Amino acid sequence: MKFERKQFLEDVTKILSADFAVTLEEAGKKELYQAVSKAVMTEVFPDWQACKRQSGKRCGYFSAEFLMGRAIFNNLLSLGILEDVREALASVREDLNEFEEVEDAALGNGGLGRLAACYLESAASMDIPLDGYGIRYRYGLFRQTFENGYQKEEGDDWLKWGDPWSVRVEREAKIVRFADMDVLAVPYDMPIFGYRNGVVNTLRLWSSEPIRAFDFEMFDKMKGENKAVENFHATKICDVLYPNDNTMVGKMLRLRQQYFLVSASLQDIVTKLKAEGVDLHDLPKRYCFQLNDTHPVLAIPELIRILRAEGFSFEEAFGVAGRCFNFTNHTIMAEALERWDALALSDLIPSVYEQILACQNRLDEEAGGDSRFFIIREGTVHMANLAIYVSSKVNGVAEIHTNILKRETFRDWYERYPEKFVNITNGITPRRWLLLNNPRLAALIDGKIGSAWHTDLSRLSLLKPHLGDMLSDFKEIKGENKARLAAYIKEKEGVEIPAGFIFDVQIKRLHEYKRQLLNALSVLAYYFGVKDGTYRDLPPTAFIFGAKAAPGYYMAKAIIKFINEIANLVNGDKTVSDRMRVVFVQNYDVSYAEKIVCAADISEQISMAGMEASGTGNMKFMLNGTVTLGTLDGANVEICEEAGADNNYIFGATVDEVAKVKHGYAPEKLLEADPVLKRAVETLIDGTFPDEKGMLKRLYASLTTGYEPDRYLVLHDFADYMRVKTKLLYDYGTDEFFMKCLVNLASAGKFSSDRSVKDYADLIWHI
Ligand code: 26Q
Repeated sequence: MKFERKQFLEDVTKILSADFAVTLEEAGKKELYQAVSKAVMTEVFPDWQACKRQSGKRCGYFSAEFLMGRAIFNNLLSLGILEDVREALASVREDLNEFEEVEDAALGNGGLGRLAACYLESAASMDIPLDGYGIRYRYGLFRQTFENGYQKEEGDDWLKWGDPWSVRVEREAKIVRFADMDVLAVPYDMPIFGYRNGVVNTLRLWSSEPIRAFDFEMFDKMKGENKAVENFHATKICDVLYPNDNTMVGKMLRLRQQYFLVSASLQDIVTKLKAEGVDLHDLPKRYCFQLNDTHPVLAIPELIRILRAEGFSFEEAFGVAGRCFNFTNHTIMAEALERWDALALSDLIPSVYEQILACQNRLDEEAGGDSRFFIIREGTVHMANLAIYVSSKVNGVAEIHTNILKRETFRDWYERYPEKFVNITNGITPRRWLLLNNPRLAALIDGKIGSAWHTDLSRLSLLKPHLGDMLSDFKEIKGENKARLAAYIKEKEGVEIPAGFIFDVQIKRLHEYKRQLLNALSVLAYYFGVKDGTYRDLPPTAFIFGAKAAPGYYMAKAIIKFINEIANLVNGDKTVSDRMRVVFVQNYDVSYAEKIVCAADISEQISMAGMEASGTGNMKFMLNGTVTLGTLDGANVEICEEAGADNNYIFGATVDEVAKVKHGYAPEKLLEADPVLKRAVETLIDGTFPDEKGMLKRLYASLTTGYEPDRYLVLHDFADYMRVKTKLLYDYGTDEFFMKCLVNLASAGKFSSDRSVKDYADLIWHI
């Protein structure tokens, strides 16, 4: 986009007067934010319109989550006007950085939602016609605070600053029909800008509204009964994002959300094609759909339903659906695979359930009654099975994950349909996760190899001959990023991290399989070790955590409380203050991640092997020149392949070992044999920490008793973790260590989401 400062400031001034009746001098922060954003939107409208009208094949990315983060800086960067706008505002004594207060669009939980956001950005940048379809939740992922160390949740009013980056397209509203009511779906379109290439794709988010605005006269006539109830329910559908990550909750409202999303999206696409005069038998030539996990899988029977209403036979409709749909799995945990009660589903959307039944019958015939293949069983609809049966391609998100899907999770399906299964290793966009969050490091790289890496990350390998020359600048830049983060943490969390400390970071959703508890126990071991002299000379380290726990996930919340208690103990003990600090940052989100990732020295990726499908945080740290302390799980395996295991710090049981260890596993014996481990674990029950609610006791019990004590092998991996982590802490600071960081940076090319979306386009979408 070409930029004219004078014109831009005039546009901003006009919008301020028309929308807010203020001058540029009078405008407040929020008004200015709205006006600046709108001025840009007006300017890009022609490009957007042109892209929307293109006639080639497109892909729809159907996802219950899009974790977009803050739009303004990224959009200005993509349009190539970030610095122009900064200077234009500076010329009228305004500071672009003031917009750091704008709320994140947190319409997602974690990895799966953020991946969708990276893919949209990359597809636009690679000129791939990919559009997102999702839900415009009124409240995104909850805001987190800590009170007395316990997590508290508050509603996330992400629209507080308005939503100038969306356009409400009321004329394209659709009606979604449930057995008990009809709901209006109104689309809000967000432009997705390609990086400096003029491409503008679309994220279309649907908002639910009553079909008739609340009508008091009608209300009165009907004695308030039905219509009022319908209005009430309609607005509720999009009220809030379910805050669960990797756990299934079988809530009817969630089922409504999912049907609302896919029905509105498919009606929208089919209506447009029909208006163009396209024969719907040719739908697969014009569209394909990527199902982001099981959440949008109702799209399959919904499309079949729509086509049958258009006069297709079931076989015809099934054939079209089979060529349109593809399915990505993001987790092997059985509890995260969506399943619905068949009765509930058939009550709510009977005509859709009918198509599921027809699919089941077709499968029965095809599989000759082999009971391993089912969609509905014992009154439950298994959405993953439906997705695999109908889709052309099924993909996992890292090599190891896809292999586990083939060998275990979906073994029978893989045997029957081996050609369906492919791997597409996840990626991240290097624009947000290096250019935007770490501009000085990006500039250092530009200086060595030019800027072509911005859209071809494999070119980072060209840095390899220059790494030695980059050392001192790299250290300086990392030091500055750390100082900035430390100042921010001081302000937000009230914890001081002295200069020169190692930043050891674990940021991700809180889940037992991710093993924040293992990290916490190591912190305690270092603490007692510093005090008793074992680690008298421990390299000064700040242990930094960030994570939200699902509000109903008891163990996850107990782990947060435990870590906050450890932070209190350590930070309150003057005798260790030159060696350690511990901080659990509040309300970890995309914007916090941007600040943390560029400032980390250690990237903790310590899930039990076999549990983390891929991980994408691991890639963000690598791209910013950070070594991984991790298990051979998810994409860590490929990170080691690319950068060398000797440039990272790998520990713990492998997938094969996990299976063996679990036979006859006796965690109490491990406790008795290792006094360091025992000392750390017993703080959960020995009164070290106040435990008003019995949470820590239950954490202890989960490690030592019950049906499957220490399910995620925290105690088993502890000793090896301590060994490798300690080596890492003592390696820190030498030139050799910083070279490892740089080798990681230079080896991160594979993990660009540009590569991922091109893989999808070639192997799956054929566009
Ligand atoms: C399901 C049913 C009911 C309620 C919630 C859910 C639900 C919601 C979110 C289930 C799963 C999720 C999210 C899963 C997720 O984020 N998985 C992560 O996906 C990343 C991108 O592929 C991977 O990198 C991570 O390894 C994986 O954990």
